[in-house]
Amino acid sequence: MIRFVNVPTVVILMILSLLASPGPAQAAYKPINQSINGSFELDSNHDGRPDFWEVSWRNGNSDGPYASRSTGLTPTDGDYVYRLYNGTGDAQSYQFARSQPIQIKKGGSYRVKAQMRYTLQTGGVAGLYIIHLDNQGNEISLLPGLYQDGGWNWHSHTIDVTALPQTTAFVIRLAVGGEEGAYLDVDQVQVEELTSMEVLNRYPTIQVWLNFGL
Ligand SMILES: [Ca+2]
Ligand SMILES: [Ca+2]
Repeated sequence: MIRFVNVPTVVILMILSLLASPGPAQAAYKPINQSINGSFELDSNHDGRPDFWEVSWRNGNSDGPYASRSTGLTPTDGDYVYRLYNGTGDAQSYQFARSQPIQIKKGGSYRVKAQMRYTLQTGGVAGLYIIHLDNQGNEISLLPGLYQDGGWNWHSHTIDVTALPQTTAFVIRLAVGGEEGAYLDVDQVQVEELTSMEVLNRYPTIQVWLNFGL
């Protein structure tokens, strides 16, 4: 049966139909609850290394490598960055630092973001790695983000990662090396959990059908 509708109703329907056009799926993320000191502002035991990120080491034979919570270095947030330096005398040396385990939900999907500053024009590499741990603490998978030629500017890097069936935690590992005297500054490391995939404007579509009984 054909029903007559007045002009304003038609106009409203047209507008709502435009609004209701199916859009692309959009991922919705929210920060995890666990505090990871990702801006490196906290150093409760005053050892020069940021809480939650105190494990660091160097592979190679260079002189003077370090990982240090440092101030006065134009951070992107707060007063501190985490600076890694691979030293001199051995271009193939790498300096590493890593987080404590970050607990994750079984099968969950996550987005890891970090602000990273580096130059690395002569073969050096900055690394942001997501390592999967099983419930025994074994490293079962590693997802690398590798960067170079950064012009000593801050860059926002993002890695999306989904837990394997055995994954119970992630560790975030930082690295710099591959050329002599390589620096990496890191700030604002954030971990967000994927909460839903939403199709844009689906809700207005439902509203149109409810409001007009079509
Ligand atoms: Ca900071
Ligand atoms: Ca500390």
